[in-house]
Amino acid sequence: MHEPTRRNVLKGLAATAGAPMLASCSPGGTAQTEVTASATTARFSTTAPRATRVWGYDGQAPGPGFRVTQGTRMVRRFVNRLPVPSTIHWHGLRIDNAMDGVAGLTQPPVPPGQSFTYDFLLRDAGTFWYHPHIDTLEQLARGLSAPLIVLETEPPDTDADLSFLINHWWLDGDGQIANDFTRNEETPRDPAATSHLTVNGRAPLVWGTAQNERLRLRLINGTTGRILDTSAQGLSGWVMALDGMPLARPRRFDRVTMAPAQRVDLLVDVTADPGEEAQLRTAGGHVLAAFPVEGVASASPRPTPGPLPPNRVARPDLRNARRATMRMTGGALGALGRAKIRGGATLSQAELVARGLSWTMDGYAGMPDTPFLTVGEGETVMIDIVNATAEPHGMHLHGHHFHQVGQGGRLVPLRDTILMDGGARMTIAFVADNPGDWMFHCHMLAHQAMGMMSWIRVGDRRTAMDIGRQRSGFWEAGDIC
Ligand SMILES: [Cu+2]
Repeated sequence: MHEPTRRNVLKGLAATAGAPMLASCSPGGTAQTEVTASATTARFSTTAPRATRVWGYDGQAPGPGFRVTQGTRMVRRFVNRLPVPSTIHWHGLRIDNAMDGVAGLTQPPVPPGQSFTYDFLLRDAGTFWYHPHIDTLEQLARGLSAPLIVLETEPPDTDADLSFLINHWWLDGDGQIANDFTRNEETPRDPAATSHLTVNGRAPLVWGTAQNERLRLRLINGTTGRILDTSAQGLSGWVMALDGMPLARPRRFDRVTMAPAQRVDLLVDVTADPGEEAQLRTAGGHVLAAFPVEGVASASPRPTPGPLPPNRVARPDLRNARRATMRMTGGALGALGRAKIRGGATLSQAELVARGLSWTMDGYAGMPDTPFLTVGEGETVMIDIVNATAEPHGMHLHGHHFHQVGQGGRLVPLRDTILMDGGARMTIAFVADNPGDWMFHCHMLAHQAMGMMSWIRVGDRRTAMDIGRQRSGFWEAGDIC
């Protein structure tokens, strides 16, 4: 089954868990690299008759990603060798709006054979990832995602720092991607298609370890629509950060629930005995990662870790907040109702469904012509989110991290994506201090493709995206114009 030696796993992990550190990277320095998207192949299942044709970054699906130190300026030339236009969205990074990678909103799509240079400062340390932001459901399901790890200038003491990018694949009998992208649905039409969860493209990922070693595990839910409930055996530790933002008070790790696109940083000590295997597994019993234990690293575990150094994020002033309500509808028949589409027409439920639109945000199905909210730069914003649907959604705001506002105005730790149950209401708050046009959408990508997307405008400056929008008229799948 597994090959429980560190040598073997290291070979396979070289580009993922231990992605090469860029030599030129240091705070205040500039790292200049390229990333190429192209068709390639991958093996996600030992039982598939042949390799799967995928789209990957730098020849791999998921891509190897990169690690870089906080404070570095990244200049990353994206070369598109795919047969379709693409972009890169750097998920969770608070960067300049023109670098956010949303086709039609912050930049024109990059055509096949052309390139676009992303240039941004990595101001926050943490666990992030990147993926296209055009036909996102299809492009991500075909393999385009990769980890983006920003290291603290003084990282915590660990024996290994591993990023675990979790993806889900539907494969047909020939081992090929089985999704029916014309329907924008999560499940394929082929009833014989099989479901595969991988970590860094492997199932399971194997990492040889020793008792009392301390591991930093950076979990990234890179699936297109799965909520992952993850727990461990033979590992004991703490949740250190959510969506790249350190917790002021780390909490004991028992199990973590991740919406699509969410990340969790764990620090765990290996408690399993030599000869045993520690595991990270889903609530369904699926083993995501196996940690065969050989020997003992030290007689006792390390002391309880202190919190990771915080990223600098402005604290919202709730007394002077600008308030808005965002209502989501759709899903089951009857819950959708009438909605506007781009261009301003109002359609009946049947007309919307006929166009492949079945979810709305703020009365719109698909990307609205105008922002759902325009706020001044530096204003505190409170959004009351009403999930008037029966299904859960993972709502992602670009360019900012936000707090959920708890009872009595308590600020829940920062996130960039939040999981809402069906029928739930919640309030989020943040300081809108990053000017530009920022998407706010569901990261269950079938929902997004079928209409669940919107955007806010911070500040009043006219940016490159206005030009891009008028020139290209190009939007995400699900937009009918
Ligand atoms: Cu959703």
